[in-house]
Amino acid sequence: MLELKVINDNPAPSKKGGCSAGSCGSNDEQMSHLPEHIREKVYNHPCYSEQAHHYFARMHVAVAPACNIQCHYCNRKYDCANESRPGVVSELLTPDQAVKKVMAVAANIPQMTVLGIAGPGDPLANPERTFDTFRQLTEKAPDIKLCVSTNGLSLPECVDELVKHNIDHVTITINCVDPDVGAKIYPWIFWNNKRIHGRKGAAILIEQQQKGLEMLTARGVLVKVNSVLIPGVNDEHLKEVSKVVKAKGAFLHNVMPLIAEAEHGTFYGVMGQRSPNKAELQALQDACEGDMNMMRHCRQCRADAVGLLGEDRGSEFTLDKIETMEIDYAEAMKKRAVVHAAIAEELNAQAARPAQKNDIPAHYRPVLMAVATSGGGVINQHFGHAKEFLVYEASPAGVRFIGHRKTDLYCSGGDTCGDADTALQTSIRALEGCEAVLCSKIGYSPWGELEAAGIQPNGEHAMEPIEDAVMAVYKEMIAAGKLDEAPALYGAGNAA
Ligand code: CLF
Ligand code: SF4
Repeated sequence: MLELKVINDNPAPSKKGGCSAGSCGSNDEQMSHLPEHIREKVYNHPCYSEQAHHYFARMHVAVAPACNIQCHYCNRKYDCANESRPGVVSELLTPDQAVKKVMAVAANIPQMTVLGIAGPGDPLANPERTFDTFRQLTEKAPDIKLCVSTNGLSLPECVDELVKHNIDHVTITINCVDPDVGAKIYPWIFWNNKRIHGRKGAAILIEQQQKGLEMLTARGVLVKVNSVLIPGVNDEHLKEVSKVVKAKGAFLHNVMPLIAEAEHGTFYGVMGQRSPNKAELQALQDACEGDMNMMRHCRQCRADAVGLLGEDRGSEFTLDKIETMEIDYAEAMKKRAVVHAAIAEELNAQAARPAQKNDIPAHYRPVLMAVATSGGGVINQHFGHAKEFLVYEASPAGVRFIGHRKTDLYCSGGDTCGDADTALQTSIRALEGCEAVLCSKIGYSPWGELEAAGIQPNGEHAMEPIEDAVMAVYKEMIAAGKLDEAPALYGAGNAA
């Protein structure tokens, strides 16, 4: 395969270029310490590598309607909250329809490297539909990585089948390792044809999850653990979860915020269980980071999402549209290989760049900056076109990725940036705690309002690599004396 040839000729990036002497803090820095065969598994998986998510896309097919447990944060009418934000799946697909859709997307979005099955129920509670889809894709689209996300209840009995289909990325949602905590999250499980309630059900689920995790890691499958952070229920406990799953060989831990709204009709939503704020999420991710690699770029995507993380191009690939598409997959694979090779070359070039020397005195405080990007690892988006911003922390230790902030799109195009004041205010609220926003362009009106809110707009670094630009702006702030005053309390200030 061309992409592997390129990677083998020029080993996968060992360190992201442009970062200062300190750690980038992203999992790409951690990736540099991985064995070559693992790096090759993750370098083009947008969820398993923070760097990859700037370049490579994933898609989900919604072939798995049933579930074998009940989570208090889930309503069956909505996508599985393991891997999605609430929102109904537009189209439930048969395996044949799903395969057709995957091939259509792969032909039209060549940077799509991963097909995941993540709902809307539990993929392994629908084994025939799930494995029929995987079996067909292994034959018809061998250049696509296969990925699955499960609650873990049926995992041990499915491990052989997963390995048989070369599925080497599995996500297990593990919210607890203590049945008393579990009883507050799972009202029941369906096990051996019976509904088992409370602590007893939670204990069986935990045992199955842990057993499945051990079996997969023993077979060399990369396992990511997702955990839903539920304040007052499992927040403190997740540190223990992180330790336990790391000890059992999990590759990555993704702590996601609970989404609980009364209108979703979930138990937590109706009961008024609150979601964590940004500061609580970041604090817990930082606390767990000592134990293992943390994922911070998850978008809690839909069970039928298509595109780069953070974008959804599903509406371009509805069943009626796919019916009209003529797909020559052999031809598409050639084009895909060329695109993948170009991205690999770009990543290798980045890795080959010498690290910048960082001579910033250690007493300067860290600063959060927001970045508008549409992918490619560079600053390339107009402020008014951004539906989300990536947030980076710059400090004397270097630049590290912190997370993303969703915002309402307020610019309908053209040069009339800033017409919709309310939406602009929403964007500004989303950027709370950030001291600068870097974008390719910005209109006069939002510029003034951002400045008034204490966020310095910056359009000087268009098309530059994100981390280089963030470090350059940090140095400019130091040179301008802006960091000589007392530290900005961005952590506390982020409380929603
Ligand atoms: Fe899908 Fe999940 Fe595979 Fe990724 S998503 S099955 S591992 S291909 Fe990714 Fe989406 Fe977060 Fe999931 S951003 S919700 S972690
Ligand atoms: Fe819902 Fe997923 Fe939990 Fe099943 S595992 S109840 S589909 S969130």
